[in-house]
Amino acid sequence: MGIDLYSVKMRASRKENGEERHISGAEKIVEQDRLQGICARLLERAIHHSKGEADFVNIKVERIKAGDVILRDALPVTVCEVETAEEGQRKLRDLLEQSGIHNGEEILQYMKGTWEMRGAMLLDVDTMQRLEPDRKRGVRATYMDMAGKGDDRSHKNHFQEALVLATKVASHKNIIGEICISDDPDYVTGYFASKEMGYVRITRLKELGCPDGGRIFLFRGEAGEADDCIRYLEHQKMLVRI
Ligand code: WAQ
Ligand code: MG
Repeated sequence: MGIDLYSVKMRASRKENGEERHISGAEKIVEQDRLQGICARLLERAIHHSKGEADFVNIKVERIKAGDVILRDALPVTVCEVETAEEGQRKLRDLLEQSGIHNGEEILQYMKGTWEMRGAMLLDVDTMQRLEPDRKRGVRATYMDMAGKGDDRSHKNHFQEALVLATKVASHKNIIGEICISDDPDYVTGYFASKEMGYVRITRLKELGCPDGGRIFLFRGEAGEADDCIRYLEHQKMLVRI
């Protein structure tokens, strides 16, 4: 081994009434020969997005050591077909219940507060404390990608990127689940993911055209364990075999 890899992070936003509004973001880990192509495609994605046009794009490239990257198999995937967003939401509550989380209703209310965030909420499901150091931004899981040659189309593969993220997030011992609804107005499939349940796609969690969405990482553990969890989410480098 010993080959160098590069982490590429993209985020795009727009100023509206003096406030920076998040439009899109992405994380990749690539070898040098794919670096230019990936940057071009992420830039393309950043400026042409269904959430609107960006006026600020940040693409950050960092060399990382291949030896620091851990390899994981993706969570097993299942699909739950539902007809309506309400049925999807009910399914989410059932999955939370089956995961030993009995205040699902209350937790789902928190999804309403996620839509402007660049990252995810990190919620202690027992105390209902939010654990993000910056609540407006949230915690971003970064430094991950799918293993292998990757998918070099410019358009976003929602499913693959989400499966990578969910696999990394669920692998931490204090994360007992994740809820995700895309904030892309034209993407209504979301998921629940955990070590026990795997990655459960729910085919409709919101109405088409709705710009709301977000993520909640569900934490269970001692208060003192939150820092380690955040450090893992933000810094542990991981490639996921899909
Ligand atoms: N870390 C933490 N939170 C994130 C991250 C990240 N790396 N990326 C996005 N988020 C949060 C942020 O608040 C976004 O607004 C929200 O999640 C939604 O992000 O199987 O496309 O990238 O087909 O719009 C699910 C795929 C797609 C389901 C989810 O999310 C399927 C999606 P988006
Ligand atoms: Mg989005």
